[in-house]
Amino acid sequence: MTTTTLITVAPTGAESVKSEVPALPVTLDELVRTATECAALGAAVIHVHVRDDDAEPTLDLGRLRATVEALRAGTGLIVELSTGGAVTDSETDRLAVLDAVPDMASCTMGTVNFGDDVFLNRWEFIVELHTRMQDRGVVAEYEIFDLGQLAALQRLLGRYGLPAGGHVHVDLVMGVPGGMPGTVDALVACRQALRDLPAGTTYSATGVGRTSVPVMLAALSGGGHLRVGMADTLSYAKGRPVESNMQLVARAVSLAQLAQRPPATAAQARELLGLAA
Ligand code: KMH
Repeated sequence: MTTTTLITVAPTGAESVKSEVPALPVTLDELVRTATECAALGAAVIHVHVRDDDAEPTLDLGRLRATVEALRAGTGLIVELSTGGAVTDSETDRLAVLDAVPDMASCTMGTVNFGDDVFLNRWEFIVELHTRMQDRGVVAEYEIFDLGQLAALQRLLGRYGLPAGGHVHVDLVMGVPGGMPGTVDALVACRQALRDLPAGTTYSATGVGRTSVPVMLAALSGGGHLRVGMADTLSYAKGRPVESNMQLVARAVSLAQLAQRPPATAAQARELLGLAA
């Protein structure tokens, strides 16, 4: 029985433009302040994309290292770096993200159309990312944009073994134009497919854009965990732009409490994800 809810905040992403979304945290100070406030509300994990001095997405290793260090020093959050980056990032740069030695990193399980772009994740690249994470003790979060990517994950684990820490955790990223829709039916289909993965596999769900609330409700009633944040959602309700990441985390926390699955503490989250204390 799932008694708590793991809440991940994804505060920035690589897609939104700061000049259009002023509340987006893009500097290190903004990010640490956001992280601290989201942790106080009940978030346990932060999924991080960093920006450069022009607020453009970057995988600059110096910035990634400084970000991991600052988040560790300033918060008790589990720090997960995105290896997805932006659709324009090279495989070499995406692999090098692991050199910043985060607690966790994302590993997307296949190629997907991504709006007008393509988010490319070749099999050989996925294998390289997975095995490097195993070697370095970086815990994986497998990002799933479409149902078939769960079959790819089953194949990956069968051939190359469990991730660092031994626990399998996936994040269903739903509602990306080109990927699976953010619907109850799609979530249930994924939940069925999760049964083919190792016993104890857990999942979070993220509903992009207007699918945010239905996906949260479906995930909570289906034993899943939640990822929220301005990386995925910029509209709080029809005609009401999101004011801050804290507003989205607060809503996730109140829904989790309503579902009688309060937010996991940092210690509970570490245990759930197979991270060393
Ligand atoms: N920005 C997307 C192209 C991840 O963080 O690993 C990829 C993404 C997934 O956001």
